[in-house]
Amino acid sequence: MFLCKKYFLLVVIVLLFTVNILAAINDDLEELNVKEFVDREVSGHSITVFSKSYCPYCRRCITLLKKLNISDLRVIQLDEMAEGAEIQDELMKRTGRRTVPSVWIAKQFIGGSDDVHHAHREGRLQKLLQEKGISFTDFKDEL
Ligand SMILES: N[C@@H](CCC(=O)N[C@@H](CS)C(=O)NCC(=O)O)C(=O)O
Repeated sequence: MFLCKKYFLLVVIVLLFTVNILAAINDDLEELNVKEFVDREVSGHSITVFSKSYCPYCRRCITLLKKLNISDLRVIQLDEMAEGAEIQDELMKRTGRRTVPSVWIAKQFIGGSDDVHHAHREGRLQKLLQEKGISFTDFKDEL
């Protein structure tokens, strides 16, 4: 009877240990997948916008980019994804910012909506697009 209790305890300890290790491996894999996802998205499109569907700044920024007629504009709605919060954490690590939109041009972090609008008004956005070989149709920003 005493031996049986000892074995039971041992099995429980081994099980707990295994569950902990599996959970840690799973966390690592999730983190790796999120990193790979962000890498793939920012390098696979001329412009990538990490957005949230209800965010007015995101809408304003996407409207500007659409008006510029950029062909390969990728918009990712983080609030509609299961891993949205983890992706936002990864963006925070890379850029120091938690807010959306998070705008990337040819793998380079540009900033949020205000940054994109300022850059457009000052002509810096158009210059960068030209430098990166991204075609666009310019217009005058009214605001
Ligand atoms: N000045 C920023 C403001 C962006 C902003 O405040 N975005 C809100 C959503 S509308 C945000 O990211 N809040 C934090 C969150 O959703 O986690 C910009 O122009 O992009």
